[in-house]
Amino acid sequence: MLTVHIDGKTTTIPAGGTILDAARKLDIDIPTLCYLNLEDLKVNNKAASCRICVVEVEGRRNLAPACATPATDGMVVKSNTLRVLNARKTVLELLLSDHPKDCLVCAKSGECELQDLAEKFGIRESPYDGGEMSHYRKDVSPSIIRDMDKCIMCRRCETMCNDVQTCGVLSGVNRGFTAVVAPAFEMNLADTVCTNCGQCVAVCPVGALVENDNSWDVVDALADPDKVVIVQTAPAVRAALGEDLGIAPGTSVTGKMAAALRRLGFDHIFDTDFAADLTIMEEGSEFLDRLTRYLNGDQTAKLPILTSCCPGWVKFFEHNFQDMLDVPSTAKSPQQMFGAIAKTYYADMLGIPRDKLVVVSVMPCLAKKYERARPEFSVDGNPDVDIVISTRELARLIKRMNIDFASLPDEDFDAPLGESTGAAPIFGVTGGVIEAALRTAYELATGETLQKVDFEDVRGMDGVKVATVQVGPHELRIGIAHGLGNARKLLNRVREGETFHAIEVMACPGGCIGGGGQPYHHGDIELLKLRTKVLYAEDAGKPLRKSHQNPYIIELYEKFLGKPLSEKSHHLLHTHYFK
Ligand code: HC0
Ligand code: SF4
Repeated sequence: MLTVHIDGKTTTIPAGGTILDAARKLDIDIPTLCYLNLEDLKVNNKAASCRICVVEVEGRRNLAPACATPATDGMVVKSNTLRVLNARKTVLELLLSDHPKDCLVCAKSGECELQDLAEKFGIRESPYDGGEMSHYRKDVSPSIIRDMDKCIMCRRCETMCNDVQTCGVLSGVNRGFTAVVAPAFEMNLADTVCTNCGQCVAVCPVGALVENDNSWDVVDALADPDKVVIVQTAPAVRAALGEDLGIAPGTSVTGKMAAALRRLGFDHIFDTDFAADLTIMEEGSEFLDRLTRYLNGDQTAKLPILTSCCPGWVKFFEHNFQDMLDVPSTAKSPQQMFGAIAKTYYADMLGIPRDKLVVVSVMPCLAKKYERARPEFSVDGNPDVDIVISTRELARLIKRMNIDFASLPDEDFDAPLGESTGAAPIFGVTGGVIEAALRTAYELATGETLQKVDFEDVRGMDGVKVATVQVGPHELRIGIAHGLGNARKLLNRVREGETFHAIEVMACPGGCIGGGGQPYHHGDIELLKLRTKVLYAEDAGKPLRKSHQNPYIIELYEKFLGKPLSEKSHHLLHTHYFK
């Protein structure tokens, strides 16, 4: 252990730690911009490029960046001398000299780390103004807007895209004032292998990378008297929405969210969780069918089955594992199953044509905006899901419409597409989809009641998890990965011949709770853990915890679909993949 003294306080940290680690242990606030270190998720941005965290170290002539300077035993550090404060102020002024000052209309306004620091340091004008300003075209994809005039070259997005997601889309190009982070040949994101996972957006400290905001499209739809507007909310939204609306992190806001959506004027308040239960019926049945055929020696039965509900993951395997496109489940994601059922079964119930119904999704994810726009998810040009907004956009909408969220009562979703079992909310956490599938697959395969529904072995934040689960006579080997770099590792193990029967992948670290559309986590891993707890608690509190027990799913099959994997189910609920 090393003993470190900062501003007259003393602490000890393990060898290898930095001055910043020691300061954080002492609750001494050293500002950072490029720093990003999520240890549990193996995320570490080593750029040390912004220099806002400089400190004085006794015995050294130059100021040292706290984030990148290893602590030594007995080190004496000063974090708040005049010299330090002046250096930080100069760093900020230089950053602002090449940064647009359009905070009023910036998508990041109010949540921008640069704006916060400018305020904290009382920067009222930038003495270096008048220098060269870069002018870069805006790049707009269905999910993400890149406004590179605002890039401060912190490289956090690069670390997420290259090291964590292994997508390799973003890297620094050009020099001096024209230096930006961009795809190769400065292509538009939509023309690259970008998965739309939004992890670059999740960590951008400024407004250089933001979501493509569709919240005004929702306002327009709600104001249209000729439309019936319904909404579905993804599992992970309820675990984080409150964070942007003055509610303590780790609080479930499911009931308040349903109430707020009703106050916003949606005609029916439904839940993606319903469709998560439906996904388990289809994907679980597909798995059992493949497993049975495989065990009977059918060479065409492909195992492991791969989950296919995460659109970032789907685009990732379409680009990177083209030799394995017949391996993923053909089941559509819950978002798209919901849209397909809403625009057929539910539109029929209402007695209206599909183009009179507007389906809005609230998602923790930016890739869902891209997914809804995929051509195969439309009928005669009318999409199954019309508008997708992120958790952040819903929070903005609630504030814009003057709804006092904290004082709302808890309300329920509407029937029939709003009912779900405990198997559904855990879809939002890494390991949750496979746990939900195991609960149903076990009972369908054995005809016996599963007594212990919690599959603890598939839970937790390890990047790659491998578990062995007994389902009747079968010992199943299950793989789970979250973060696309971990998915790549797991799939390479499959390519090399390692046996797995089923694999779950979620593109974002932690699963959807860490999605690119969630309230910004600002590098706080504890926040992701709190969100995880919310979803497991919601599961444990439900009277029914297996998807096949959902009475409205049973009714849907009886009245409309027939049975899982029926012709109608295949037509509406399954898809295919593209090279
Ligand atoms: Fe997810 Fe989903 S669980 S991808 O992470 O499967 O976004 O929350 O909505 O569709 O249900 C995201 C979250 C969903 C879908 C569900 C799945
Ligand atoms: Fe990379 Fe994901 Fe950002 Fe695309 S959305 S550039 S894949 S981090």
